[in-house]
Amino acid sequence: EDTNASASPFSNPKYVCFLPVPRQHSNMHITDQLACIEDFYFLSGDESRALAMRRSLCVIAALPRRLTRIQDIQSLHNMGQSSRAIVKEILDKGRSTAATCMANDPKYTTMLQFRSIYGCGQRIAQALYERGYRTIAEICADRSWVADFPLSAERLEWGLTLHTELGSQVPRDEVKQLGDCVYKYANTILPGVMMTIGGGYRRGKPASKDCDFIFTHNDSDAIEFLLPQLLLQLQVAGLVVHANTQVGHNTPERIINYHYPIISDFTHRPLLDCTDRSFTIFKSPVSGLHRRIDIICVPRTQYAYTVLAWTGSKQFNRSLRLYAERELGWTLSSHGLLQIYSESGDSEQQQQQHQHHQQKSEQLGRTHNG
Ligand code: DGT
Ligand code: MG
Repeated sequence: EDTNASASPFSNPKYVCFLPVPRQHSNMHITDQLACIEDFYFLSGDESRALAMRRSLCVIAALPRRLTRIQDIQSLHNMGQSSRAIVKEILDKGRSTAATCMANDPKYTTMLQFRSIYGCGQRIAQALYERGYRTIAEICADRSWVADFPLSAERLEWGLTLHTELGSQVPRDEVKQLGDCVYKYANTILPGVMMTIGGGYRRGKPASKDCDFIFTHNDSDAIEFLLPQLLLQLQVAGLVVHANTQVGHNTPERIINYHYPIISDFTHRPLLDCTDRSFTIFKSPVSGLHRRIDIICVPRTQYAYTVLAWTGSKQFNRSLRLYAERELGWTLSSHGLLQIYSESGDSEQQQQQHQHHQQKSEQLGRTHNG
C-alpha cells in the first residue's frame, strides 16, 4: 500500500475490503480495461501484477462518481504507479494502449478460450498452449494431452464434452431452484440440516457460473457423514453426473478444525481450508442443462466463517484476511478466526506488536458490542 496518502475527494481506506464495490458504477469504461489487464497478467502467471490491477480496479469501481481528473486518485491507497498511468491514459484518450494490445494478443486470446473449459485453469491452459494446441477443436481431436494431466484428465473430458452448457451462466432463479432441490435430498438424509446459497448469488449477481451450497447441522458428528450420502443419492437420482470430492481425513489438525475452530493463543497453525466439499456436474431438472454445483458441508461452529469465505468475492476475502492478520493479529479462514501467539520466547518487537493487536481487537470488540 502507499503511505503518502494525502487529501483526496474520495474515501481512502487502506484495505479494499472496506470499499463498497458495486457491479454497475460510473467508471465501467476504466474498470473493464483494468480487468482485461489483470486477467492478462493472471493468465501469464504474473500474480503480483494481477493482484495490483485487481486492487486498483476495486478502488475505481468504488468511486461514487465518474472520474475526470487523475489528481483525484493520486493519493489513494491501492493505486500504484502503473495503475495510475493506465487510468491517466484512459482519461486522456479513452483507451489504454496496454489493454488494447493485451486484448488482441494471440496467446492470451487462445488461453482465454482454453480456460473456458471446465477443469482447465491457468496452469493447464499454459501447458496446452506450449504443447502447440491453438483451438478447442484441436484439443478434442488429439487427446495425447491426457497423459500430461492424469489427475485432471477426467474433469477436462467432461469440460470438453459439455463445453457450451457448462460455459453458460446459471440465472438467479435457477440457482435458487437447484438449491431447493439439493436441500430436499439433504434434509431427507439428515433432518434439520441448514443450507445457505453462497458465491455470486449471495452477492446479488443476476447469473452465476456455478452454484455454491453450504450445509451444516447442529449435530457436528452427523454433518460429518452427510456429504458422501448426499452425493450417492444425487447420483442414483441421475442428478449428479460427475463429482470431484475432497473429504478431510481424521488427522489431529482436522479434529482440531472440526471441534475447536475459535481458539485464542493458539501456538501453531491448523490446516486451513480443508473443508469437506464436492465440485459436481449436475443435470438441472429446471433447465435441462448441465450446471456446476459446489456442495460444502461444515460443522455448525464453522458455518458463519465458511459462508463468509464462500460468498466472496475472492478479492474481498483476500483483503479481509490481510486486514485481520496485519491489523488485528488474527488468522481468518473458512474454519474460523484464530489468534496465533506464543507468549514465551517472544522478542520485544513481537510483544509490542501483540499489544498493538490486543488494543485493536479490544477497540473493535467495543465498537461491535456498542
Ligand atoms: P460466480 O460463480 O460466477 O457467481 O462467482 P463466485 O464469486 O461465486 O465465484 P466461485 O464460485 O468461484 O467462488 C465463490 C467463493 O468461494 C469465492 O469467493 C471463493 C470461494 N472459494 C472458491 N473455491 C474455494 C475453495 O476451494 N476454498 C475456499 N475456502 N473458498 C473457495
Ligand atoms: Mg459461484
